[in-house]
Amino acid sequence: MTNMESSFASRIPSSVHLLLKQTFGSTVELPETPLSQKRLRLALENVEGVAEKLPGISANELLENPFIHLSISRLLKILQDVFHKEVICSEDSLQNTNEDKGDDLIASEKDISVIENALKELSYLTDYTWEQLNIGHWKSVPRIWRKLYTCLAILKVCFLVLKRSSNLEVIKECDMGILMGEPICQNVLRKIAEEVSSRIITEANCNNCETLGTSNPAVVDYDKICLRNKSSNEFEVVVAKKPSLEEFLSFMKTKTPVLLTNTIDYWPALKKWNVEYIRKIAGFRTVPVEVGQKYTSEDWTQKVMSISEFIDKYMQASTESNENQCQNDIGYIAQYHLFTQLPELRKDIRIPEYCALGSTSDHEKIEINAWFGPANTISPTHYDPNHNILVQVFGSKIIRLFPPSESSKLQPHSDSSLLFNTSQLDIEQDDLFLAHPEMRNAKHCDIMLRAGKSLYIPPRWWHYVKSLEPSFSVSFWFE
Ligand SMILES: O=C(O)CCC(=O)C(=O)O
Repeated sequence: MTNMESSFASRIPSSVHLLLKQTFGSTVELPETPLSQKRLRLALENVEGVAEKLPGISANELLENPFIHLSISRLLKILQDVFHKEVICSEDSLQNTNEDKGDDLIASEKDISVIENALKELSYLTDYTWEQLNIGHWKSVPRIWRKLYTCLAILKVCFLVLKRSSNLEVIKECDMGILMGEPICQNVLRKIAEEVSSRIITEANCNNCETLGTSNPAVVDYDKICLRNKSSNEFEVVVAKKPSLEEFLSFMKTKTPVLLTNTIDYWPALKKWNVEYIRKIAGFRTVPVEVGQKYTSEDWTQKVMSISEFIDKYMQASTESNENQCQNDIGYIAQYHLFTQLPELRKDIRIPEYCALGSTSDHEKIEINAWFGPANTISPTHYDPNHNILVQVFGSKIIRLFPPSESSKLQPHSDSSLLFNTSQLDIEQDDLFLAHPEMRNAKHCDIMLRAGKSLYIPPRWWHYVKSLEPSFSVSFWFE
């Protein structure tokens, strides 16, 4: 076992404390750290009651399901076995030892097989719940399944802790519960993940990680790159060097896209981030990855994997736009709220002050998304309803913008489709361009978005976005 993988329980008793307290309810009087074995066992006695109390578990729609019913009963039976056994053990240990042993937090060897059993039962239930989460569109999945998924993740984390599992195993389970579930029990999984993550980073000796991220060598000859199929109606984008709030407000009012320079020079991310830095800080975190050339492709799909796996598998792709490159080779962490999961990266970026000019100054309402991927990721021509400041941290992208007035020329999918805000046309496909004469005079502008620059995209402006090299962008959507 490496240092990084050594026991979770012995090093973060405060997380165990938090977990037990929030999962098992306030009826259990838990001491401040370190927890005693006796008190930990007392806390565990409440598992059965908690399983009933946790949101979702007792809902009829779940209990009427024979598989769930059986599985939960089996699980509770196992927990009860633990409980009975623990009572005897606790009494024994009370007689044999005087009091708390400080860091004696974890189950004894003889309990491990019981814990293994519980974990096995939990994984049957998790697999079944996973299938339910993947039937149909994500938004139409009843929330109850998501809550159940998180409940199971919390229970799994408890057992992993008792089993002395590694930090890496624990954080993976936390991430799965965070990604697929609901923030129940005061978002306890996120809190645990934060603490475990900072332990992992410290142990990996990332104090000098900052020096990792100093160079992002440009690998593209920007002067030679352009998008295909320019129309006869091209215009130049407005460029503004750190405009004042008043100037920016007038861009917003007139719905004018603007290439902003010198507005994020003070972001630590600009100096620190590159692919290897992201790996060091976040490689062990689990995230959703879009796989396929673009979200309109037939074989496009989403997979869940660690950021390290993503980097190994997808970030090494060629920067040449290679016709033969297999579409499935493209992976993209796209439109993902990475920064709520990873406060370690969030502290390196700042919300642009222009976002305060929107209809709400409430920072909570600003949607911050990460876009991290190799060369040649494509976001097909689409529009969004809100103002957007798209910031390029490293790498570069080329973007074609069309004003809302050109919508009909871009032939959006039908209103009833999930893709209603996306064009049916691929602007870089030559035969389509030729077949649609209306596109040949669609008004547009092309923009090279390089590291350190940002693009203001007004609401409902169509945009097609292609990366030219390994790239990290952050978008800020605001009303
Ligand atoms: O960077 C990209 O691939 C797309 C960005 C985008 O569509 C957005 O920020 O709305």
